[in-house]
Amino acid sequence: MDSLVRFHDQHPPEVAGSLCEELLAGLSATPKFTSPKFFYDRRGSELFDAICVQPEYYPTRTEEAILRAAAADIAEVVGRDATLIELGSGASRKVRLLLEALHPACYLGVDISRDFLLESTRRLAADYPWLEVHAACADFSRPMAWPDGLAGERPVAFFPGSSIGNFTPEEAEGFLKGLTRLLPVGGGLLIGVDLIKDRAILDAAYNDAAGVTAAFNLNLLQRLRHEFEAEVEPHEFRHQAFYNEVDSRIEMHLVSLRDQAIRVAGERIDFEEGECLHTENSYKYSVAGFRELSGRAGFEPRAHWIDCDSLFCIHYLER
Ligand code: AVI
Repeated sequence: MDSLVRFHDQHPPEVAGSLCEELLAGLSATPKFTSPKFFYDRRGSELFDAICVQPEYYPTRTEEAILRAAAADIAEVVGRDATLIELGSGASRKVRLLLEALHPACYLGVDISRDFLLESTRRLAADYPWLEVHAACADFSRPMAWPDGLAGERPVAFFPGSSIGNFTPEEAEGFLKGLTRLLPVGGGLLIGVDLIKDRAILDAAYNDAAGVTAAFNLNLLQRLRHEFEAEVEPHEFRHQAFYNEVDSRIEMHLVSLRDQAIRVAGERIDFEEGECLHTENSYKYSVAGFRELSGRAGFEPRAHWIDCDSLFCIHYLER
């Protein structure tokens, strides 16, 4: 129990064996793939934070600029009686702009990373003494329930960063359907979604000149070495990211520089020269396309906010 934060542990310790099985299943598939969740060890999370401040990576600063410019309007539409629930709360920077505008009685941060969650919610509780702060360690991509004892009647979830884009559209719809089951009628979802745009802007955002996104992608192989006893040389692969216009998604791959065999948890995996390991999709949506998808999941669009260059959109949807 914490004096400042009410902590709810809803996540059983990660079963290393099942993660390893998931990894091997993807590495043995054709084409080979890994889930983007494998990016986020400590180094991967640091590299992601560094990506967010690269000049080419517009989503973070654009979403923050929209939140800053539209905060009062957002508060008007969302209402000031909400319990704010941040999904994947991480460093909880963007939510500060909302807390200051909405002044809700209660905030719940939900994240799978226990230490990160506790650090960030403790900081929020210290900085906003008027706020009742809860933290739930949970995997919100799986069925969960809001913890007991939250003040307020009207939950409003906040899912920033276009993290929804790392799901396939089918997974995104399933995830949003799951959220509608957690929200009462009148409950809402404020969600950041990256927009379809000129491919040059997209390609540059995932191929920054400083090589941070490349390091983030290649760090996956370092993680395999440290955590999954992999025998693999990261310098035998190269980063590749490009916009796939047909599917409206950025694809990230690690391309093998030669014919080679790697080993993961004792299993041999063969790569041909030029063969790709598909490590991430980042789907982009038009405003109408995302409204349709969220409508199929049971949400009603209430409002949306876009920056002046039409790079990024924040939707407010209600049950
Ligand atoms: C976390 N997610 C929304 C980021 C994205 O843009 O899809 C992850 C990322 N991958 C490469 N750069 C950033």
